[in-house]
Amino acid sequence: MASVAMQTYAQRAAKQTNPAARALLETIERKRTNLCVSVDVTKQADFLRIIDTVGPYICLVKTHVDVIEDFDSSVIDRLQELSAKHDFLIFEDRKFADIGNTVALQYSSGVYKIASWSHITNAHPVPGPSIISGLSSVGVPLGRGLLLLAEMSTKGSLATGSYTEEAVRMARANRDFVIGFIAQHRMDGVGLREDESSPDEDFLVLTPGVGLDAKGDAMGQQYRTPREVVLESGCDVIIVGRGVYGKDNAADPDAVRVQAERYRAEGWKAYQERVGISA
Ligand code: 5BU
Repeated sequence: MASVAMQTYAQRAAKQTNPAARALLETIERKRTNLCVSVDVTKQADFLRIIDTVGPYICLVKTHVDVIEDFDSSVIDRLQELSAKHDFLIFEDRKFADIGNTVALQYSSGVYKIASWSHITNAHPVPGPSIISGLSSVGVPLGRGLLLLAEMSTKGSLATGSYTEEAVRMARANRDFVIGFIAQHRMDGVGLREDESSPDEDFLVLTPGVGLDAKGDAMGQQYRTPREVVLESGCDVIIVGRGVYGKDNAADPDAVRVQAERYRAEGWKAYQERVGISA
């Protein structure tokens, strides 16, 4: 069998046992898009309008639900309607980072009840494996998936070297719930000790810090192109925020649509080149 990076999304979907991982790969294949749009805006009307506009071009929408100022539970109902209408999954970028008991409460309860609507969420590995036990006690019965933050896109990130390797080891020990990583590169075989043989593993790699027109922002963000991310670094999903909807939250839907189509096309072309499918 070819290395995971050379396999198609459909081939990889068939082997996934976690329901969220399988659904994401199947959606990518069905819609021919590896684009995830990150919708970081503060008004629910802007949030829902942008998602309705980009919906046809994405496999996944990424949220930071706690930045919505006028949040109420109807936002989640509308988000779920849009997810059904446009056939995409939902990823709340919550970046859990506490002890198991606390993260289980933060994931299941509070104002947002993230586990009840978000197919995928993520966690910092910094507390060690107990963060996975806490989150999986809530997420596994619901068929959810977890991504560990193995690397970050920001200048000076501390998530490098042995920290990244430990994150991959933690994921390997929790394959029922950990479906992959937020990272800047493929993680296949990372962190294996000399006496360990290379396992048959397929972790998804979702990658933020993607932009076609800028190299970064004024607050440490660093951008690479879809081609660098998908073809050169072997990542599976490109996560794009301001590159799609700009700095102006009220951006004209036509302009947002054009950018979403552009990123979708770039991401898909890079994937086709990676697996050797001619366009
Ligand atoms: P941007 O507008 O494309 O820069 O938004 C990127 C999004 O991805 C934003 O929601 C961040 O919180 C998120 N992100 C990131 O940019 N870099 C990282 O390493 C991680 C998340 Br983890």
